[in-house]
Parts: sequence; C-alpha cells; structure tokens
Amino acid sequence: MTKSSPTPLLDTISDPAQLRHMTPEQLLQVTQELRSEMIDAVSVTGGHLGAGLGVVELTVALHATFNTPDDRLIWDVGHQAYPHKILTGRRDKIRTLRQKDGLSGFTRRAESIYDPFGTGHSSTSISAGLGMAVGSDLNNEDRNCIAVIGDGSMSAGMAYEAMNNAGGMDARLIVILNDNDMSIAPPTGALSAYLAKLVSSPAYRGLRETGKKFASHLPDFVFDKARKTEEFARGFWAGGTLFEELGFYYVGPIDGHNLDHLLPILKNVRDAKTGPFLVHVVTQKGKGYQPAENAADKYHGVSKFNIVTGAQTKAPSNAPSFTSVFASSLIKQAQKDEKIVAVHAAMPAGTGLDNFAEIFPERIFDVGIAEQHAVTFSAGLAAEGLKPFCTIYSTFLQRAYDQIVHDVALQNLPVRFAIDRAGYVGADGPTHAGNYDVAYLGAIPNMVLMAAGDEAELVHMVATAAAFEEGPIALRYPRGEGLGVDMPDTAKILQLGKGRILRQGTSIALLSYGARLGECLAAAEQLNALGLSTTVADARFAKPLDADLLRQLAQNHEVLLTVEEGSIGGFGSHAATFLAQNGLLDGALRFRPMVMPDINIEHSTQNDLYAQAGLDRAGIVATALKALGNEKEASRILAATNQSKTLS
Ligand SMILES: Cc1ncc(C[n+]2csc(CCOP(=O)(O)OP(=O)(O)O)c2C)c(N)n1
Repeated sequence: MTKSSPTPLLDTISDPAQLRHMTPEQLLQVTQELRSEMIDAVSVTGGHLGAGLGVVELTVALHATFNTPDDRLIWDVGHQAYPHKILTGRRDKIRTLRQKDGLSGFTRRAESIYDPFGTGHSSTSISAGLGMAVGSDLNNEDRNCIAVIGDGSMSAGMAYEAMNNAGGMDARLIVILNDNDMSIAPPTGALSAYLAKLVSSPAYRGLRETGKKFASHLPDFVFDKARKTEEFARGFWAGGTLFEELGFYYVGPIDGHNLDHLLPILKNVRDAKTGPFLVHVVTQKGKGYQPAENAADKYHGVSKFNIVTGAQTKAPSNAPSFTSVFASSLIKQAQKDEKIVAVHAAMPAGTGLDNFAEIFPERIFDVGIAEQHAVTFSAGLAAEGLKPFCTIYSTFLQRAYDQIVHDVALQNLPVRFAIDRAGYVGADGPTHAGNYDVAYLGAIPNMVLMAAGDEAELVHMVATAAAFEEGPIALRYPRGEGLGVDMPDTAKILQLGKGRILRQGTSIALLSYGARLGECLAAAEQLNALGLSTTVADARFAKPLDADLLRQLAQNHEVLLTVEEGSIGGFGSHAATFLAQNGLLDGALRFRPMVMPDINIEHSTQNDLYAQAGLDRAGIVATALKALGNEKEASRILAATNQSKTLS
C-alpha cells in the first residue's frame, strides 16, 4: 500500500477528468478516500451501501479510463452509483441522498450530465447502452458506451435480449459484468453457478496469485493485434463460452478491487475500437467496511448506522409491518394447505418470504430478478393445481403485464398476486412507487382486486386469496407499518365484492380503498368536529365492486369521496363508471375521486409524499369542504398543515 498524501485528493477533484491525469498511486488514494466518504455519508442518510462499496475501484478505474460524460457510463439499477455521484460533482450534496429535495438514490438524467440514463429497476443497462452505441454511430459520433450490470441483474431476460441483439450487430458496446456473487440475497439459478465456475477457474486463481507483475503484462499480450483473432481473444482466460456464443468478446474474470488489473484492461478494451465486449469483473459486496463484509446481506440497504459498530438505527414501530403480517398469514394458510406455494423475484426479505422459506424450503421459489417469468411460472404451477402466491412489489409487477393478461387472466388461472409496496414508498422515489397496479389490473377481465385497509384485513385477504379457486386474484398493501389495529384470532374468508362500513354518518361519505383508511377515519373525526356527519367505508374490493354499498353511499350523502393510494384509472375510476352508468351522478351528489396526482413526485418521506399528494387527512378534509363549496375553510386547513396546494 502506498502512503497517502496529507491533502485529501478527493477534495481536489471537481471533475472526473482529473482522474485521467493521476498516477496509479494517486488513484489508489482516491479509492481509499472515496470509500470513507461514502461510508460516512450513508451512515447519516441511510440507503444502499454494500453495492457502492463493492465498485469503488471500478468506478475510479472507469472514470480514469473513459472520457465521461462524452463516453456513456450506465449503471444498472443505479443503487451502486454513490461513488460515481461523489466523483461527478455531487459530493457536496451526497449527505442529501434520498432526502426531500436531495440527490436521488439512483442515477437520473435530470440530476447530472454524468447520468446518461435513469435507473431504479434492474437489467436495463445493456439495452440502453446498445441504443446509445447505435445512436452515436448513426450520428457519426465516436464514443464508448459502457453498461455496468451486476450478476443479480443478469438473471433478467431483458439482459439477454439486449446481448442477443448486440452480439448480432457487432455493436461497439462494453458490458462490465460486476460479479459479487450477490443479488440482494445470494443469487439463485444456473447463471450464478456458471459465473462461479468461471471465477473458480485455474486461470482466474492463477492470475490472482501471480498478481500485479503478470497482470501488467497481460493486456498487451491478450490484445496483441496479430493474435486478436476471434478464437483467441474471445474467452481467452477462462472460457466465457456463454458470452462468446452470444457474440461478445469475453475478458475475465478479473479482480475488480485491483487497479493494476482494471486500468490496463479497461484501456485495452477502450482502444480496441470494436465490440461488443463483456468484461467480467469480480468484486465483493460491502468491500472495505467490516460490518458490511460480515453481514449476510452485505449491507444492501441500510438505515442510518454507527460507523464504528455498524449498528443500524431502526425507527421504533408501534405496529407490525404489512409485509410481516402478509408473511405470517401466508405461513398459517400454508400450514393448513399443502398446495400453497410462494414465488418471488429475488426479494426474500423485502417480501417477508424469507420466513416462509425457513418453514417450507420446498415450497418457495426465488426465480431471480425475473418478474415476467415469475408470473408465467406461477401460471404453470396453478395449471397443475397448486396455489401460487406470486409476491412482487407493485412497481416491479409492471414488467409482467402481458404475462398477467395472456398467461394468467385469459386462461383464468388462479394465481394469487400479493402486491407489496402499493402507493408511495418514500426514499426510493418515483421509480419504486406503486401507483399503477389497480389501474392496470383493473382493466383485465377475470381479475379480482382487493386492497387491505389495515393489517387485520390483510390477514383475511390472504385467507380469501388462498380459498379462491375460480381465477386470478390480487391483494395489495403498502410499505411500512400497519395502523395498529387489533389482530384477529382467526382469518376469515371475505365475501367477494363486499365492503364494510366503519362509521355511519349522514352528510359526507369517505369510501377508502386500501390503507388510506386510517387517514379517512382521522379526517372523519375532523369533519364531524366541524359539524359534518361523516361515514367511513372500506371498499375492500375494486373488482368486483360493492354495488350496493356504492349505491347506498351515493343516495344517502351530499358528498362522496373515494380515496386510494393509486393512480387515475384505479378504484375511483371504477366507482365513477358505475355511478355514471347507473344514473347516480345525475342528481345532487358531489362525487370526488381522490387519487395519486398525475405527476411523478420526487423522493421524500412516505408521509410527506402523501401530504404533497393531498392524500392525507388534511387533504381529505379539504376536498370534502371544497366539494361543499367551503373553499375558505379548506384553504385554512391546508395552510395549517403546510400542504402543497399545487398538488391538491
Ligand atoms: C426489476 C427489478 N426487480 C427487483 C429489483 C430490486 N433489486 C434492487 S438491487 C437488486 C439486486 C441486484 O443485484 P446485482 O445486480 O447483483 O447488484 P448488487 O446489488 O449485487 O451490486 C434487486 C433485486 C429492481 N431494482 N428491479
């Protein structure tokens, strides 16, 4: 290890181009400072730590080698891009990561010219990079396009669709496969085993042992023009047959923490002026921070933490999370019914199904980051009489729309969709918000749609889905803790298309679909205090709608509000269609559907996002008052809660 100079080099870097004039020793020093800076920043913001720590050397080597931002550097998922952000002019804002008005936790075109492509969802980088490579060619611009993709993200079909396309057109694209042998959890599937085989090859082990001396000579040798025939250059070190067959020059595996390996190899790949290349880089998630290296999840996502001990600060909770209630309810159902199986897409802890896996290891399927496959795989299970709970976050289920339509719903197969993270999710921002599932699922014949008003309802909905055999059924629930209601001793099977009334009034009706129910109840208190007798009902189902309940609410109140944590086109639209088609909007009723506004709201806390959207209690009260023509009181209430009036 070289001695660090007294002035932190990181302090002198305002532009990554400066890295291109540094000595290898200085670059090494930058990696050390970058790692410390990142640990320090994330300890106060929380966020994705392990992935970024694993690519510190790679980030420095890429910016030192390529002419960013003219060369396009695309980070898949974008959760590992914190070191990249620090080096690309955002160091002064790094402690605002994921906070309101602060830096995004992912790459964003609007945030920096060094972020050529916005990310959040995985496995898009090769497609985007290929598009940029081809686009640059068509524009007669000479640039490199580099996609950095993790081994976990390589489990998605889209990555192969892109490689198939790139290999077939000899595109000048560089794919860096960042192989840390981890997804959020240990990766599953044949690809992971294949990569492990490459990494355990004698060539890779030999290279690591021989070290710097050998590596510094190797690239010239590998890329010797005379020898650079396809047979020779492709898969030279350890095979890499899969990638060769897809038409890539395979280089690797190489040690992704060793600048002496990375720098000359990246330079040679850059100067080869041909492609496509796949550079297989081996890294360690959480590298250089002991608590992360030791953690089972390698500190994939963390809350604020103590740097010395690594202990994370968890907010005290008053109620179990929806996710944990879902998981424990499913376990109970599975104990009674051996046909119940669970499917998820690389999210064991996020979905709570890690607990299910411990009890039923034979009945859980982690299919990797492969949501489309997860859905059709579940359809296959259902076709054989099993009862699959296909458990996917709302935002990621978007990927599998055709599979839901074509493979599940058209065949009326009883796949149970457990849709976590419905509504705003907070710090992860708009890429991860679960806005659309009610709208996109509600358009499909044969779908039954439920949303849990509280955690007790979720217990019943899991039981209802388990018992429902007639076709597909979905239940949605939000991120975070429940409303703190009493939990039922037994799970009951709900009557299809039947909602419930929680409090009866005469003037205003609040019909909630989902977990805004708590805010509706609080709003009703406030409205009652203003002398407006308020009913609160929980629709439970968006499909089939509770026609009797809707009719009754419409006929017996002056104002009817629907409230949901979903976009336009969801529950409110179904209710509006029913009311209009049945003449219930022809009279005095003032109907106001309250939905997530038609804009992407940037990351903030969940509560703040709901306030900005006008979907908190103040927003509900104000909407009811406005419907009654009392604009003044509505404005007073909104002003009192500092709510953004632009959105309400
Ligand atoms: C389509 C999609 N599904 C799931 C996720 C959630 N997710 C974020 S990172 C990640 C693991 C990625 O693993 P890998 O690509 O190996 O990167 P690493 O974190 O190991 O660096 C997952 C499953 C996502 N972002 N996008």
